[in-house]
Amino acid sequence: MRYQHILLEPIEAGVVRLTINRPKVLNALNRATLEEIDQALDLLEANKNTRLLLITGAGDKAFVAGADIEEMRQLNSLEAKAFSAFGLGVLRRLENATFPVIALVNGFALGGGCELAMSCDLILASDNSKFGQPEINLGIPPGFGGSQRLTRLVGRPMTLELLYTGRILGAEEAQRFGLVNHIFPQESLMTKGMEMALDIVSKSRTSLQLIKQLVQRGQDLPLDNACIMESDQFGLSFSSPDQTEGMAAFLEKRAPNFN
Ligand code: CO8
Repeated sequence: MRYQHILLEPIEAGVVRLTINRPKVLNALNRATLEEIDQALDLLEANKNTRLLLITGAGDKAFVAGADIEEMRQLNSLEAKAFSAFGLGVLRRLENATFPVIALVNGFALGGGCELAMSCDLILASDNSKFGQPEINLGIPPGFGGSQRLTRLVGRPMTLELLYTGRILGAEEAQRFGLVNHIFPQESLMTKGMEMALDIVSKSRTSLQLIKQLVQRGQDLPLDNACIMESDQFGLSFSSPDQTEGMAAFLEKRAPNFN
């Protein structure tokens, strides 16, 4: 598959890196880029060897500086709604992916870029990264889920402050608010991301899938229903070879060997 706006590279052990590759416009998301991400997800989901996806931006300045303002400014209302719906669908696919997804935020993650990062399971950030939803300054509200995902991640008062003011957070502040898992020097972000990716893919694949489903789907369910879902998944895991191997390995005092 040939892409114009992204790079899709298998790294090792089923870890794949997707790079948004429009550095001249700070990796802004136009429709074509979102379509390529969508196509890449088709490919990754169809490939049984996909174990984990890393998402980052090309260059050392930006992860993604938002949706492409030049392209967006020309949209009418219905087209803007359609663009928003398409973007929301692509980001939702990351949350529902059958493999873990890690954002390596290597600079600006603004507007659609912050929304893209928030759709990933974990956010590892470089020390020069910046997060925010500055749409208010363009006379629009967020359109790729920012008003909803930010509320779930950092709570309502901080979300409203960030959306009302468009204030940009540095990496440390973003971490304090619970948006960022870890901060690394820019030059070691990729290595650290890969270290974490390899650690995760060494674990039970079945359990990773069950955990992702439980956390992503459970958070929007009433607690009782979410706990029933956990119970069901827990029970289901007892028919997996990984449960047999994991428990045997513990009792035999050796490292588990998950397939
Ligand atoms: N879209 C298009 N082009 C962009 C974008 C963008 N989001 N961000 C930067 N660029 C371009 C600049 O226009 C510039 O191009 P050129 O060299 O041709 O002039 C180039 O990238 C470099 O940018 P700057 O010169 O501005 O670099 P600075 O270091 O001075 O500033 C900033 C960096 C602070 C990141 C600045 O570029 C900026 O503020 N960018 C816009 C950030 C923003 O507002 N993002 C939110 C966009 S709206 C959005 O994401 C909504 C998502 C939901 C959409 C729903 C569909 C309807």
